[in-house]
Amino acid sequence: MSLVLYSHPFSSYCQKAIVAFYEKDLPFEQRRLESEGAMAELRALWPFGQFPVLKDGDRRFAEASIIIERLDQIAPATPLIPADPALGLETRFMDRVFDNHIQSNQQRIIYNALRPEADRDPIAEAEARAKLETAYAWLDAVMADRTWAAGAVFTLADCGAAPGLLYAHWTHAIPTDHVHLWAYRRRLLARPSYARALDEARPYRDYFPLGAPDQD
Ligand SMILES: N[C@@H](CCC(=O)N[C@@H](CS)C(=O)NCC(=O)O)C(=O)O
Repeated sequence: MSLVLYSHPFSSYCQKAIVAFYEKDLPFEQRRLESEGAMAELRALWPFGQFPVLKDGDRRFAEASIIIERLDQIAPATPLIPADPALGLETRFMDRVFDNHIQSNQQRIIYNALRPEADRDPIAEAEARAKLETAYAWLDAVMADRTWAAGAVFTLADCGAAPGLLYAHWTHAIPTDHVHLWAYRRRLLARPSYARALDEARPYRDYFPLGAPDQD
């Protein structure tokens, strides 16, 4: 089987997919987007040019959550989407929370910072920061009695939460009194699959537009 992941180690959505490969101990080839020709290949597979994209034989899978669903089909012994209907639904719900309320707002702030100063939108940035604060407070309450995002087992939702909360805090600090969210973020960073992805991304920390803090 040939599994090629078009990705970059510093990208949060790529880390989300890479964590799933590591959780499953599933071999794959990383086609790193800084390599000659890789970006053109990616665009031929997925014209939006967003990453990660998985080339699975002659099939193409885009969107990190869908890539992870595909990995569950390939390696079902270590499911990241629980078969139990209620737990599976909670997993998908929490995955949406981390994509739509953490990663999307964090990305909005970063993309705004990447624009020339005259083109930046301070109102949109303030809105994204306020939404992150709402998400932090909500997650702090939810994580008070959970080890992982959906409960007791590590799932798809945690694959995205790990890079999501890493970069969200770098972008807009998580308040120190959100102790449950902080404890969860520490558990994620210590999870061997994510610790490995985090280490692989260390050489690229200069890429962080707001300046990567000297932590994590
Ligand atoms: N909805 C996509 C989002 C992927 C995404 O936003 N990837 C970023 C890198 S972390 C990207 O491609 N940025 C470049 C762009 O949007 O053109 C997913 O879940 O995989």
